[in-house]
Amino acid sequence: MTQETPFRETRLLLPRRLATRISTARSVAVTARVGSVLGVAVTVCFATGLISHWIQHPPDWFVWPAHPVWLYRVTQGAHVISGITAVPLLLVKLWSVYPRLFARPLFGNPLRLIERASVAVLVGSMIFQLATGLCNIAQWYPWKFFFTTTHYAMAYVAFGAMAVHLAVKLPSVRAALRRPVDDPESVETGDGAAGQGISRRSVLSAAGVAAAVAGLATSGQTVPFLRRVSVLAPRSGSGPQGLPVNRTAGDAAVADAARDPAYRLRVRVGGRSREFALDELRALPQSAAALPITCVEGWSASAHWSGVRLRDLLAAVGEYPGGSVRFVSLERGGLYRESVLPPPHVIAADTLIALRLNGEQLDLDHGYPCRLIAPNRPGVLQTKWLAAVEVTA
Ligand SMILES: Nc1nc2c(c(=O)[nH]1)N[C@H]1C(S)=C(S)[C@@H](COP(=O)(O)O)O[C@H]1N2
Ligand SMILES: [Mo]
Repeated sequence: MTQETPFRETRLLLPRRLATRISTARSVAVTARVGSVLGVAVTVCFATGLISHWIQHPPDWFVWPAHPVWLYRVTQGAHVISGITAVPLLLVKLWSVYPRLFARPLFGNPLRLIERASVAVLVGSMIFQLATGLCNIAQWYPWKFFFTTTHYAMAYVAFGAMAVHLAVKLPSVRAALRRPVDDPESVETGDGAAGQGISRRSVLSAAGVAAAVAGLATSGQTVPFLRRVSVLAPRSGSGPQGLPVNRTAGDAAVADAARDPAYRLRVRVGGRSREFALDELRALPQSAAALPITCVEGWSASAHWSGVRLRDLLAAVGEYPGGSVRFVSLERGGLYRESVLPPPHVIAADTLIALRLNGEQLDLDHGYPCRLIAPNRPGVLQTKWLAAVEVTA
């Protein structure tokens, strides 16, 4: 700590109001406030990230309901918005303490070494999480590792490091929050003179405005009326039939197989199986549902779907024995070629094998000849260009 500077001493001799005007911006008063809001954002981000991970890789004890249909849209929207909001907050918080990060001695005694190592893990893992998350939103992968597993594993490191940091700092955070922002006695985190000329209130307002702008600029990809301000939302734009496309039929190399007149959908229920031509699917009773596509990367859009209820399709083959249903696409490879639908969604009346979207035949890029659309589920599990549907139990 470097608070014993002549600057601070002179300031303490001044009347409080005057001292306030020249209070250094780099102080625990600022760090504690920005840090508290950052802590909330990171906690929301961590919790919603876990939910998304568990839906995609469900542990035995985890059950995700089929309703309300908008729930995943809210949790994943919150994940991306809280993550983006955390970026300016983290930058301001680092700005407010960074002279301390380089304070001498750099390492010192073992206790100081441990403290500094834990701060290094915290800062490093936070930057890593926010940076990889941002790149994923932009679908830009300038690295070799697989995004989801690494982002998931590092989330525990970042959140754990934050919890430890908060536990250690709690007494000084609470003390700082109890005093006014301008408190001239707030412990300085700068090098004494640095930060003069800018008030703590301006720093806090700037941090608040930056976080709000970042949040709003992202919300557009999931909150329809904010779409026009959504400069940070790369895929809020429209695609064919008024819905964005993540992977086109061309990218997935399925166009020929999808247009082939000999196309058949293979459906297996227990020991029985049956093949359906597109006309046969059209001849089955049709149902409709308004459901969103909610991409894990944060964009979401609602649409009107119609086609065959999954439970009706299964019933046309054999009696559903319970358990999960596997969906396989026409793709030869790729990570999203298959998905597994858990029982609550299998029996839901609004889980469809969609043939139509927003009043038209399904566009090739949206999964023609047919695709899965189920309520309250990540977009990545809404398999397009279906080749087979199998009850696995
Ligand atoms: N077979 C297959 N289905 C897929 C994908 C894919 O790559 N292959 N992408 C998924 C992803 S990541 C999303 S967000 C949704 C998007 O559906 P849309 O392109 O119709 O909007 O499709 C999903 N279905
Ligand atoms: Mo997606």
